[in-house]
Amino acid sequence: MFSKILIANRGEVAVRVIRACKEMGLRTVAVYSEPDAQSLHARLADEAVCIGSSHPSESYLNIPAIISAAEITDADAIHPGYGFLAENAHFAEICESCDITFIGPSPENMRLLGDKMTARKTAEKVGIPVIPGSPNIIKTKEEAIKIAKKLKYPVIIKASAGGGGKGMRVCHNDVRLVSSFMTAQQEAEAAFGNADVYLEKYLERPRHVEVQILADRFGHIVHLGERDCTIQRRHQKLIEESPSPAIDSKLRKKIGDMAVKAAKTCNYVNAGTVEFLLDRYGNFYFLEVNTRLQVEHPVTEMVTGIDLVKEQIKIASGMKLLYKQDAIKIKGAAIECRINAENTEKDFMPCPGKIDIYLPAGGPGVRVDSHVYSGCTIPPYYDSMIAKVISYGKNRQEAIDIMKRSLDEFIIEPIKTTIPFHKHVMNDTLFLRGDFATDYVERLSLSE
Ligand code: MV4
Repeated sequence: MFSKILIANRGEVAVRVIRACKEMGLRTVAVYSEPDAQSLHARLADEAVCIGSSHPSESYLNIPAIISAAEITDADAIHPGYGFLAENAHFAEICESCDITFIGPSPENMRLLGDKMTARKTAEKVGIPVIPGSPNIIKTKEEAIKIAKKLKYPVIIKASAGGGGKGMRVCHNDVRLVSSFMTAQQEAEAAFGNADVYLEKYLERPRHVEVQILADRFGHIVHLGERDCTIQRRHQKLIEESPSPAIDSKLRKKIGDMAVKAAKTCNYVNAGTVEFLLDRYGNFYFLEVNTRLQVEHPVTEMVTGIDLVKEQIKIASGMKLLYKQDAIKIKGAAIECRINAENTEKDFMPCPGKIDIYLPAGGPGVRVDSHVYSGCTIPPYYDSMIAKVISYGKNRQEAIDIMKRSLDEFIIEPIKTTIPFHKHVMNDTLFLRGDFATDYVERLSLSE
């Protein structure tokens, strides 16, 4: 086992990882940017090293500065959290070449799965259902039109280096396809340094369901059930839950087995998430694999009783997974609401600033993952998520009741947050019925 871990991240996830390390008796090193000098992750870690200025490229994406911080503090492993360098195969390689363990999948895993077209082909080859689409990268607009004709409109253009909804475009006819095809290529080149795009039939009003997997270095792989992440806005998830109200134990086994098969095919190691779209008939389709710990991982931890961060660390240190698939049981229900510093009345506009009062909810069935405290300042340079409230109950209804009570208890002043939005959803008939698709938030705003 390691003795000291550097956390190459900030905010809520850095705090989450430090907490796991402390419980495991491991020493921790925080890295922070200049505006984060007073942040909770820097305070909670045993040591803290300033790695640069506010701009992410100067600090949390600054590989030489992070490696130097690990060397001077003698850290033997780096946990990347999510975002920033978490899915950067090059960074993982540099860590290994400096004899520092990267806590996550192998660089090969990240390269293969970071290329969404290759990931899709790999899944298809082993019999995992994928959405009908182009067999390869599309080079010309003529080719795009030909394939769209076969698939029938609507179709969706996806950037192969994208993922998470970045660089996607829905098209309903040839004219739109041609113009979107060019701009999608340009955007993909600008955003990812890779212009490759491909086409898929566009599935309307699906649910977004993802399966958590854990894989050790000995090829032992298990799944930990699914999370329903359907409730999102512009590809930012807002509410996640486990189990999914749309999945019964039979479908759970099927989708779980598919996720494990996908991971096995890639020789996957560490924690990962296999994303699927689910249509209203219970058909599911492989989308992509996320090679990191996800923001919404706590709902899985609540219903399985397994600490995913501790498992990530154990796997990276070469330990065997102690769980067999049969031993993993989904018990109760968990819901996570993301509290963002955003004004929900002004199109979810970010509202950073000083927080004078922060009084989180507590009590039975409530977990709050956050780096916020009274008197702290939310800098404008990073994402606007400031806390996650996770409720856990014996069933979905109890988890909702606990979430409602928690949202009422929470006090964050004076900045605007997404709490009013969550309170509204927790009382919405369709949400209560579990009857929603990816257009849920749009429809909510329209009906007001
Ligand atoms: C799709 C899709 C419908 N049809 N692909 C979004 C995240 C990324 N991993 C893949 N995503 C989607 N891919 C096909 N063929 C719908 C989504 C999608 C979505 C699309 C538009 C607006 C919101 C969405 C929310 C979740 C998933």
